[in-house]
Amino acid sequence: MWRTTGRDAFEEYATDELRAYLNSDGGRMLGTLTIDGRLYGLPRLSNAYDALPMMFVRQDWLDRLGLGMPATMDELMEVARAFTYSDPDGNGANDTYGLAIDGVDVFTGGMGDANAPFYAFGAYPGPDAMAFIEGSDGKVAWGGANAEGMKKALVFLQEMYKDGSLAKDFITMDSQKVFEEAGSGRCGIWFGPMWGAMQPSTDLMRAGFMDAHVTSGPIPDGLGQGGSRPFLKASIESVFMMSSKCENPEALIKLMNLSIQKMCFPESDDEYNKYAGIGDASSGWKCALTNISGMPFKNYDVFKTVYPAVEKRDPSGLSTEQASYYKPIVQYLDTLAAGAVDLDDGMTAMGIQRYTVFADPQGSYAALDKLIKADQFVYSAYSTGPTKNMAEFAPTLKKLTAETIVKIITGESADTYDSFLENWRKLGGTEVVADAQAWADAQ
Ligand SMILES: [Ca+2]
Repeated sequence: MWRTTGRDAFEEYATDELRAYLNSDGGRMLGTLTIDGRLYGLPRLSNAYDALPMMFVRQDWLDRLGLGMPATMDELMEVARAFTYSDPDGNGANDTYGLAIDGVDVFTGGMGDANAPFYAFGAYPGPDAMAFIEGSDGKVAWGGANAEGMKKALVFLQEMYKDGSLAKDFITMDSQKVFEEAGSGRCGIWFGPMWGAMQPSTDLMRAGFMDAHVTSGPIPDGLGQGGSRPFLKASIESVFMMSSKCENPEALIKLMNLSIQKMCFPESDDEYNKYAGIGDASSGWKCALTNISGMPFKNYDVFKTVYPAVEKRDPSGLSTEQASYYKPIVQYLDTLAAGAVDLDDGMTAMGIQRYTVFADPQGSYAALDKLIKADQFVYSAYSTGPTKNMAEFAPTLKKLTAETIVKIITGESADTYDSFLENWRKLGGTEVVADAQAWADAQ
């Protein structure tokens, strides 16, 4: 594409900063857009770690009942039962339960994502129920085609639903409702991305539970393998491409150069604030057409710098942006130690939320960091945009998958999953897997 005009616009115009951005994931996504040595597009990168489902648990409930953080699915079941039947909030009323999941959109990749219990048993429907993984035969497979793993998870959830430790009305709970259940003190366990404890933590305090403490851990292990392996999607948000007929393909490269310089490598804090729209410095500039909001792995970098800074109470060496995370967290912790947390103070409320991600030793990035260091993931076997078949069939296949899952959890035999799989293949599943295989073969 870039060479049809007789020159390579990327090679000629890309700055070192743009190249650093594109290689921040080790060049993984750039590699997927290079075919036969030719670059066919530029990725806007995301951080797949930020979207990975984690487990969130009411630590104060565990402590009151003398229980530990569940590491296996058997332990999760035990804790969920105790949260339902042993009055974990100590108010003498039967008003709590264990697990909340999103039974409306089901495979959302967001708050209440129902993928986690399946990942625990080695099955991977995935975000939007459209994850492709490498099957045991080395071929590309849909992650939900592992019937044995899917059925194990379904039987597990069936049992939890039957005894009430999975929310009785999860069928009508969407993502927003899961937030409400978590933040009102009714539910004790939920799954979601690394930000899954942020809003519930402030909501719980506003509801009067000042001692509430939401901690995070990896998805428990259902297979006795010493740890679960969550599905890691591709770190790609979108791809910028230009028509081969475009007379000035370098315009796109120049736009990206500019966005990257302002948002990822600003010359001063003022410049960053101006283009990021922070405080009075906002220029109204919206990251130009390429909508780059910063280095994709920024949150992991914030954790790696802010966590030790908070631990040592030493902000020296932090950038202005990192310090903007440090300050509210320390303000929260100082007011907490003084028994004077002021929820009406915006800085403190921000500190409570950011603490759950970046500075709690039992927080989400501390748990993610262990997974990242152990490389404990199942990687996507398909790392580019959807094909025409995928765009056409995915909504139907997702709906069918979600309906089947919900029916089985609420009582239908798990063996009906086999006939569902046949339908799934007939309704476009065969085509989408073939497309994913064709892409993998071309790599
Ligand atoms: Ca109670």
